[in-house]
Amino acid sequence: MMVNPKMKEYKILLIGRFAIGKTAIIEQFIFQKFPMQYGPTQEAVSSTQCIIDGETVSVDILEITIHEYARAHSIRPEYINHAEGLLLAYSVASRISFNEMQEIYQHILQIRGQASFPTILIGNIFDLGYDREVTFAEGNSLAEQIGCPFFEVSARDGTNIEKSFHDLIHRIRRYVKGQNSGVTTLATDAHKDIHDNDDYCCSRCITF
Ligand SMILES: Nc1nc2c(ncn2[C@@H]2O[C@H](COP(=O)(O)OP(=O)(O)OP(=O)(O)O)[C@@H](O)[C@H]2O)c(=O)[nH]1
Ligand SMILES: [Mg+2]
Repeated sequence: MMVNPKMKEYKILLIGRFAIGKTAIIEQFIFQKFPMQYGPTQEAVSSTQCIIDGETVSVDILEITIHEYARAHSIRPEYINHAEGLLLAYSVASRISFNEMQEIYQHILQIRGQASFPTILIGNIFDLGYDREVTFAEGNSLAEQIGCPFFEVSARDGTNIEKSFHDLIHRIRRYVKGQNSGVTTLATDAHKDIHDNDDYCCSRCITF
């Protein structure tokens, strides 16, 4: 893919347990298609372009799989440090994949030496309602603890896939803008997402 050198580029880490639909999420975002065949991924980078606030931007997505035998501490620090935003993904049909989210997030903060990082929590396989092991309320409550937005998504039918990526890019932009101005804005309150496109935030938001 030809990339205009002036085009803004965003580096996203998509991370979660094996077989929770990470590749399918990426393919749905890039091609609006659900892959017919399952093939395990160890590490893979995909690139695409999308339009954010009327501007075409380039997006690199690195998929990282957490295996039983290789937990969060096995993620290569250079991947963590290279990323600008994080999609923490579990399957609503897998309790174990949900339980790992907090450990993964804390590990990433520790490696980066930061108190927060632009993140979206997503619960995939939302379309398989009958097999659900994790409730919406549990996902929401974890997102509140982390201080990030939460969406239930379906890589099969596309529900909330584009929204998750776009919200993350908005979050990265806001974070970078805060860093450049010497003010880091931590969106600890969920309402801040309504300000995604704003240059300023309201008095309810906490700035550091
Ligand atoms: N019903 C349903 N099935 C899904 C969805 N997303 C993925 N799957 C299925 O889940 C299986 C795993 O999907 P992948 O996208 O390969 O999962 P992954 O997390 O990339 O797997 P690894 O690369 O091995 O870690 C496949 O059989 C997919 O068809 C979804 O949203 N709904
Ligand atoms: Mg995969």
